[in-house]
Amino acid sequence: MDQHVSQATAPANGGTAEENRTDARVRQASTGFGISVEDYLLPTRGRIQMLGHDGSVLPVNEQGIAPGHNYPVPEDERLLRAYEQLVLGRRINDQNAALVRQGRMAVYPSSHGQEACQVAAAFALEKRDWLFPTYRDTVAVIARGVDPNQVMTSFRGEWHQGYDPLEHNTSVEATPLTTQLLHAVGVAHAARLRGEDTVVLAMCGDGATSEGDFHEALNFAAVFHLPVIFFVQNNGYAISVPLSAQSAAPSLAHKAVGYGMAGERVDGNDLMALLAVLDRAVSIAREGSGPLLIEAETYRMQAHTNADDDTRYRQSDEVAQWVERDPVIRMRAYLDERGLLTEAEQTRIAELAEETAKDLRDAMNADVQTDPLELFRHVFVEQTPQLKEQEAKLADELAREAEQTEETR
Ligand SMILES: Cc1ncc(C[n+]2csc(CCOP(=O)(O)OP(=O)(O)O)c2C)c(N)n1
Ligand SMILES: [Mg+2]
Repeated sequence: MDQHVSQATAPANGGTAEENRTDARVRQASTGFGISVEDYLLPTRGRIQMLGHDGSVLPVNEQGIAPGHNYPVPEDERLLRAYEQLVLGRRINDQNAALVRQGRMAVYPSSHGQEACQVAAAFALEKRDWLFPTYRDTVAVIARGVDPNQVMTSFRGEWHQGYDPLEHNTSVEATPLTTQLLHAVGVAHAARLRGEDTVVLAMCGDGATSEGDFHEALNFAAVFHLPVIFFVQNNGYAISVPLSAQSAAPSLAHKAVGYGMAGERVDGNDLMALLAVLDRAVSIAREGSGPLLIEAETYRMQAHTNADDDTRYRQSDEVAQWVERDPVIRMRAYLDERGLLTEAEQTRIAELAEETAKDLRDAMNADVQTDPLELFRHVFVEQTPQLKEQEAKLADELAREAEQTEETR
């Protein structure tokens, strides 16, 4: 463990006003590096990138890494497993977009182009940790082990999320922006009170960093030193609002310093760098020196959802520039170069992706059997008299409808 994550010490009393304003553990860590508190908390200049666009590993002095920080290249076996999830994630994104166009799903916010962030978020965590995703993080939820068909339940218009958050320590995909950050902080606080070493990774977008709940979550987490990683996928847009109209901060990672937490920027299309940066963040948080804010710079390659026409607010040449930075192609180039991706392995992964897409098509093409009476369940532990009355009315109506259908047969 490097000095950066050295054990927390109790806040000092009796120091100068300036010293007391800065948390003792932050001061201790910055002194260890021989740098100022601000330099310690501020993100590195530029962003951390390990893989070049051609898939080659950049020389360490060109990776944008701050002095004293160490980001080892993740092991081959892990990179291969992560690559498999990247390919799967891309196929799932594109299959779902097609299913929406065919009217088989109500909506699907695609993470096409952001798959490296999705996979890294899931891979950085242990099973016992918690993930708090948003509506755009379906691929992360699947990489965490949730059945793809179950994850799609709410996107086809059913009232529930389709999976049990407790089974995979993965919360529901939050649609109200940044509510999940507060829930994540609460779970981290509870884990800490219980003496568990759980780490919580909470995802949000660039636009979400303007929400009031974002501030409250970060402030609370920092004051209580909670083991939370706020993982911001900056994909350039909040629906039609570009980042330049969203925030005047030098970068979203810079927002961390105001809360007294460290921020870091990373190339969000570089799976290797994402894994390295998130691994380090998880170990810092687990050790008790969190929280942290990680900004991944990426790009939303498709429209916000099927309800959006992105040609009305951005030029196609802007999108085209990001095709060259595709995270799947970049990782494949690296694995190819290292001789890790045999033809047999490529075929196996491609077949697995096709199988998953077929399962999704089959599941979404089957008509949903809904029970309208489910509307009344899971709302109150003790049903209110009004709801009881309404439920009985609906049950009666349904029974009469069923009788009529039977008679006309
Ligand atoms: C509290 C709240 N306000 C507004 C919305 C409407 N809304 C849905 S997505 C979105 C944009 C979010 O952009 P960003 O955080 O960058 O995430 P992205 O969709 O790019 O992943 C908005 C404003 C919402 N869902 N919740
Ligand atoms: Mg966005």
